[in-house]
Amino acid sequence: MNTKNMLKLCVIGALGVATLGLTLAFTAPPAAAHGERSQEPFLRMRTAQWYDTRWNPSKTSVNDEAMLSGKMHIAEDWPRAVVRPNRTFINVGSPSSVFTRLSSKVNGIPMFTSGPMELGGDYEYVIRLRARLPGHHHIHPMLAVNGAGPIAGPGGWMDIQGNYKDFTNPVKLLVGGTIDTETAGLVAGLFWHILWGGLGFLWIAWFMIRPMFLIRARVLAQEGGDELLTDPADKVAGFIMLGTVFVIIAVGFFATDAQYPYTVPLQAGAPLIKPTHLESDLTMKVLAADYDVPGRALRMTLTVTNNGETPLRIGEFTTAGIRFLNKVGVANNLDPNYPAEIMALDGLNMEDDSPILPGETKDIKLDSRDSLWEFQRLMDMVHDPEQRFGGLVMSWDDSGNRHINSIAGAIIPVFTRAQG
Ligand SMILES: [Cu+2]
Repeated sequence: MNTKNMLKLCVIGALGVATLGLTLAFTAPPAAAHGERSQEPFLRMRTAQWYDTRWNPSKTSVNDEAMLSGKMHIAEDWPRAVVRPNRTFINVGSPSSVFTRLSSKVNGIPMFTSGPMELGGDYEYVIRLRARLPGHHHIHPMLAVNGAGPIAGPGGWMDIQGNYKDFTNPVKLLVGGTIDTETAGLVAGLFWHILWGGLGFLWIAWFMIRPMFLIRARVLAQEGGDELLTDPADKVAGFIMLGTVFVIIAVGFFATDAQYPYTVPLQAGAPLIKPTHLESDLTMKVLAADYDVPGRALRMTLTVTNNGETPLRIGEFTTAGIRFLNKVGVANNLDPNYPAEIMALDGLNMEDDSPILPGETKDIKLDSRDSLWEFQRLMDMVHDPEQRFGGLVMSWDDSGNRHINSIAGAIIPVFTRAQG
């Protein structure tokens, strides 16, 4: 390498380091969320439809218990592109293990292993958490679907105060006594990693110096065999290593077996959880729907029939954990702790907001209009190869009973104002 090239390399290197330094110093705000908005709209609107999500309490100290709970409806209109929920797991989406999970129940049944969920089914989950790492964290319920990946529910902020050093996670053992899972087995884990890692490095080092890999590869390619490369010392080293490994495995096995005579394997059975079903006196059909790009609104025409005995009013449309409400929804279903940034309190409009009377069938024009469509990047659905939407419509009678319908339909994008 000549001096000129050397100089060039130095300049490029210096610029690179300076850029990285500046970026870290000035433009690295703490991550406020973790990419939930970049999940495709069809994945967020037409798979698990989350509602009644609660982060309770939202402020805790290290070692305190908290609860993440809510309900989800598994959409009937599950997208073709997503693997069906034959093997699912209810989880928590969080920036690293800021909480430990103590238990999770779905429809009252412990769900510590994966199991199937039914399309069209409704599931109520309760996840008990224990605060671990202090900070201001964005926490989502999450449904992991085998083959499809994690599907994040709505995110809410949870604050943990205190000091990580005080964190303990005591667990009662079936054979008596308690352990702290935060530290249990740590020494043994480190010991085995160092031991096997060290032996592996020794093995590689032995052959690295007699001679190096590239030379060996060339000899092998040229000679077609390894007779030239091995000498008697290599064979001795090989047998010593084999013996050592077998002895370590045997000693390790018998020592561990003597120390822990009672063990149970990791559990792998699938819980078969019976779903409940949405209850509603209304039947709803999507007659037509379009997404107004400049107006940032999903405009639906629904044919609605009231099969019940009380007049009902529509109050909320919920999709992808984002809630569009009108006055009826605010009066009946406003949870003051629900994150304000994923709620549009005046986001639902109807041309005719008179109640749907018992026995009546009518077409209702329902608009959910808010900048949230764009901000939450749900309007990306106009770029999907399958332009469909889904969501939950909630209605109430005068005494506050809620009726929920899951709707789905095709949308037509409207790109310009003139057309709309
Ligand atoms: Cu988040």
